[in-house]
Amino acid sequence: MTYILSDIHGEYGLFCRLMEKVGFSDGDTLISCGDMIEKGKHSVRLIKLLFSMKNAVLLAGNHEYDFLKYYWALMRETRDYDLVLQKLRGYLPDDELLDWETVDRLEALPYFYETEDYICVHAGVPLDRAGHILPLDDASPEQLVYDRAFKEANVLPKEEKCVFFGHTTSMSLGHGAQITRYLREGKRGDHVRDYYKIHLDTGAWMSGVLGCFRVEDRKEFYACR
Ligand SMILES: [Mn+2]
Repeated sequence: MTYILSDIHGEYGLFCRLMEKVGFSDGDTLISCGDMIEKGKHSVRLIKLLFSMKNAVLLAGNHEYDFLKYYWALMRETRDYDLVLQKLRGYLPDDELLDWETVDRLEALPYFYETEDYICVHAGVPLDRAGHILPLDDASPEQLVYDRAFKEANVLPKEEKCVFFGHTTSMSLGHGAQITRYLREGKRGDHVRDYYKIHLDTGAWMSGVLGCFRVEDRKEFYACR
C-alpha cells in the first residue's frame, strides 16, 4: 500500500503512532511531501528515521529548502567544517545530533514525485493560464516549495492526475485538522485520479493531529497526541 503525508514538522511521536496505526511494513511505500523538520521538537530524530526507511519517497519543503540555503551560505563563508556542523546543529536543535550524512541526504532531496496517476509536491505546481500543469522539470525549487496560489479552492488543475500537497495548515484554510479532497465534477472518488488535488497538511505541530492518505483505497488515517 502507498501512504502519502506532509508537514510532519518534527512530530516524531505522532509519526510513529500513525505508522503503527496503518500497520506500515517494508512492503509498503511512504511518500512525504516535505516540511519534515522544524516547529516540532524532534526534527533530527524524525529525518534519521525517515532516511532509514525502505521505500520512502521524501520530498523537500520550504523548511528543508530554508535549511539548505542557510547551509550553503555558511559554506560560502568558511572552510571550518566543524563550525558549520555546529551551526547547523544549532539550527535544528534535538537530543539526537545532526550529522554530515543527514545533511547530505537533505541536500539530495527531490522537489516533486510523479506517477501515472498523481503528482506529489510540497506547496503547489505551476499552472498556465488555462490551468494546465507546466513541466515540473522546468520549475524552480522556489516555485514548488513556496507556491501561494495552489492551495486556493478555485485553483483546480486541468490535468487527469491528482496533485498531493501540503504547506498550508487545513485550519488556516478554514477546515478542521483533516485532509481536504477536491473531487472532479461527475466523479465519485473511486480512483485517485477522480480528484483534482488533495491537501494533506493537518498542522500536526499545532493541532496534534497527523493524517495520511492511502492511495489504493483512498482511505484516510489519523494519529492524535
Ligand atoms: Mn511548508
